[in-house]
Amino acid sequence: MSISTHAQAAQDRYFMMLAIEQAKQGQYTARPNPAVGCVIVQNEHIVGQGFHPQAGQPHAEVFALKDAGAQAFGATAYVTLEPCSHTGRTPPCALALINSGVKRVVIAGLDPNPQVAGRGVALLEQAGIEVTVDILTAQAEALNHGFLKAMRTQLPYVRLKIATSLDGRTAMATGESKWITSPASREDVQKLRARSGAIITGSTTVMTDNPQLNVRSHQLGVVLEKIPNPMVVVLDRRARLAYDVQSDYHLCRCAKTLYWREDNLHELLTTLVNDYQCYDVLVEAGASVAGSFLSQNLVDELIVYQAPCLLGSQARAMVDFNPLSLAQQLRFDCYSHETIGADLKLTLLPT
Ligand code: AOF
Ligand code: ZN
Repeated sequence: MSISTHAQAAQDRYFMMLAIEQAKQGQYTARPNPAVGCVIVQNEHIVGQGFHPQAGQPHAEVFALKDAGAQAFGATAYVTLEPCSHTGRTPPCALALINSGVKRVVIAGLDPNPQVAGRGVALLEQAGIEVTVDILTAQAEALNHGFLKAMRTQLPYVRLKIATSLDGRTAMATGESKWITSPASREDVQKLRARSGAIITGSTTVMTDNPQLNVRSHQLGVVLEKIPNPMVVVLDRRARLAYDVQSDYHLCRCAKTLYWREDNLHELLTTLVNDYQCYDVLVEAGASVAGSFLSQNLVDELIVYQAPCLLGSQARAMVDFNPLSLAQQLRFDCYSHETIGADLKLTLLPT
């Protein structure tokens, strides 16, 4: 592995950025596989590009090499994830790159999948190809938080989404909550759902809001049918949604629904990774479920859509969580803030 020289580094970052743009095209459809993009560059010109569209389909490198044809010979390939070295649903990309005659491969970051984990780089180097890693690593990894975390820890990446008023309320005392945030925010939530392998909710939310919890936006830049439906997990410790009442609710019929009757959330999360290959999980539930995830430190990212309205002190608080002193508060770093329609969207990372 070599490190880029200063002059080459700027060029490497530029083409890696384009490879990341390619990868984004698979971000809603590739799961449980990671979203990966590849760009092939010959004499500073792009001669091929591709991305991984769906598990079972060829990987990004294969599409890009096909696009480049004979022009791949002597070229540099930019890939957002270490090329695979194993035969899974498809043959190893490292071999496809070697056979194409590329002379250099630039990789954003290594693939933590134990079947790969450095072996892709080793194969390329053994074949005499110059390999550079760690270009725009954080940007490339941001596309695959779930896959990367699951491969490293056997736990999924958990996003907790909460829609609130300015005074942090999520519903009136009666439970009335439709709608606090704007249509634009609700449309934005579709992007969170579309990148999730599973959506976790609570039986109370199902019974009071009767949500569908499916992906139904036509504004995601991909044909809706190509987005796999996230599995729906209903936390139902008291078996309130026993079999005979399940059909009373709207929960998407086309998605697999799991009724979780235990109360061990950590065990649920490892089950989602190991048994269902759900690596990105979205929690859309009420204050009590939100409080459980937060107080057990199971949240990787808190996303708050805050509408510019006040619902008053009788309205429901956003999280059931009662620290006894200021020292027990939960704190976050603000990763990003933006306005969506009339609302403010905050993406927060636990400190
Ligand atoms: C790459 N390029 O575009 C992707 C990679 O079952 P398979 O054959 O599709 O292999 C899936 C694994 O391959 C996945 O878990 C990850 O380690 C890697 N994904 N690798 O070289 C790609 N999507
Ligand atoms: Zn591959």
